Amino acid sequence: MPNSAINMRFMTQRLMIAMRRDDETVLTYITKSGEKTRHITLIDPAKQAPKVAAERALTAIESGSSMIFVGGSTDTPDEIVHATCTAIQEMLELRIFAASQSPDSDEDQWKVPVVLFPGGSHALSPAADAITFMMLMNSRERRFLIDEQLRGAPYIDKFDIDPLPTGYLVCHPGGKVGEVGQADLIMPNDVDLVKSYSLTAAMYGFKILYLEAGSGADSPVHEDLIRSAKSTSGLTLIVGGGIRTPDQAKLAADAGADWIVTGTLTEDADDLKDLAYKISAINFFLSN
Ligand code: 1GP
Repeated sequence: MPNSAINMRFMTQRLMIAMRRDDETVLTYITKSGEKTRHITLIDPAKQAPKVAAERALTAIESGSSMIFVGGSTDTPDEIVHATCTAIQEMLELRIFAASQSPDSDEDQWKVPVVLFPGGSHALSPAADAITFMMLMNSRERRFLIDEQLRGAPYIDKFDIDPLPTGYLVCHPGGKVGEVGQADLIMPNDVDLVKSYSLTAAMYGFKILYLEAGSGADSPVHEDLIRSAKSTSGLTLIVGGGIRTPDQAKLAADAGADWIVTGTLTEDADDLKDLAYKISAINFFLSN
């Protein structure tokens, strides 16, 4: 379906979603300080049917995730991304309504942003609340520095989804995103380089810096790199790639990550019960 058709069809739905969080923008929600390290569950729309994605997202939120990212694979068409965002938003609306009818339930628990984490300008949906509008800062390719952004910006503007100004840095081992994005990988001892990148990101006015080790990485972003990036003020730090265990999440949090992302953990879970167990364990460690 062309973007314009998606736009028309879901205009009403978009208004409903926007009213859900009228007191706070997604950017404010993400960047507010004084919070403990929070957890993001990344759902790759290419990896399961939209209904299953929505069930996984709800389980993740119930287990302590504070945000859902939708994205990952580089070649997922708009339609799949949109169907996934829509399914998640519809289930969240149902949960909010159900919670509002019960004195014992907290409807705010379900007011969690659904944010696009795109592999390029193609994977967009007006059913999302926001998008990480990223520059892959250590790419050698003009395409990932500015061209994809030029293509996507008019649609983001038309869809009226919040762009989240984000510097994206791919660190060793980098995985597929490092290869496709033609990144000069940041090595574990490149602390000065990360400091320069983080200063540059702040000077460009980016509000978020995302340190990525690559989905499925056998080792997460090194703590020294997180510590170095954290020493630059004015940036909210997201760290993802290769985080599987509570200990790994805790190491990243202690080094200064404001947000931890896990994706493969969700895909590898045996079922929703196993997923709840794994995400709860991570969130327990992040809270203590
Ligand atoms: C998102 O790439 C991460 O930044 C997700 O990585 O799939 O290894 O959790 P995992």
